[in-house]
Amino acid sequence: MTAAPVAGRRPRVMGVVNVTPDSFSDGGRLASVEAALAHALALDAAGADILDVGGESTRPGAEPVSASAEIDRTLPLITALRPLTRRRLSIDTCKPEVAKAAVTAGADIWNDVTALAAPGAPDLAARLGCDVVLMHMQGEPRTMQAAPRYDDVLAEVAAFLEARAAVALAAGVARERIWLDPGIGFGKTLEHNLALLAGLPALVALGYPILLGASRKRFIAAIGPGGRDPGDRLGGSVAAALAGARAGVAAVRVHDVAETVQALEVQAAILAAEGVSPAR
Ligand code: HH2
Repeated sequence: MTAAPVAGRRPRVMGVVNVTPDSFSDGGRLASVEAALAHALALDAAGADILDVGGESTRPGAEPVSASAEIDRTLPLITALRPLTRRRLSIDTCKPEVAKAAVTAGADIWNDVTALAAPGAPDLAARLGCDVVLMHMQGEPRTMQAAPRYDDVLAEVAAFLEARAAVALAAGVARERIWLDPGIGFGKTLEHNLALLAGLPALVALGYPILLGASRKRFIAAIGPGGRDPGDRLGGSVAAALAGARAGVAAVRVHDVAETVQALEVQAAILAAEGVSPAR
């Protein structure tokens, strides 16, 4: 998918459906397939273009889960959801077994916060023929926020993403199937996150669609005021999504779909009325 920014157009919205007991903002809420399905359909009705199903939390300090546990959490939802929506479905996993099961059950996108680092992942992505999201992370979720360090965060993230795209291409993933994501909050301080948000135009210039996931993340509370509880970070989440749209990102990954869609539509309409492309 490519999304050249055009005046009056807005990024796609990817709605988060976490079927995890421990996600940082909504863990444990969608413990049953019924609850998860109802939530996914509500996000669909609220205007989500993509529904991103995740069965393992990547929050700082989260404990890993086995592939079979992750499949048990996500597959019943994807199987139930597939015939009920025309939206694109995405599986948020770093495990090839989970991605394979999800895509076989009808998922369209493999969203991998490790950028296909698992052995055999790039080859599998090519074989599955699905879209892939390659995200940057420094370290691993359990420890990534301990002491993130970069000399030039924007340049290093851009170089990493280009290198992972090259690996995917070499394995046979089609160019138009590759998305890149700077990984806001994944081994990054507030300053790193802000440098990446300010530098989004440079990432867009890499020529791949960019996915931005800033929704409810901790950096919002670090800027303040308020937002100690992830559910109280709506204003900051929307501000980040709007900044992403102005920079020309292809999609934003969010928890609050209706509010984000409304904000993006209003910003796009204002920019169109001004005769300004959202990319500028
Ligand atoms: N952020 C989270 C999870 N997956 N995938 C991409 N591509 N980009 C992101 O920024 C991203 C992601 C973390 O958010 P959430 O899913 O709400 O929490 P948890 O990982 O605790 O389930």
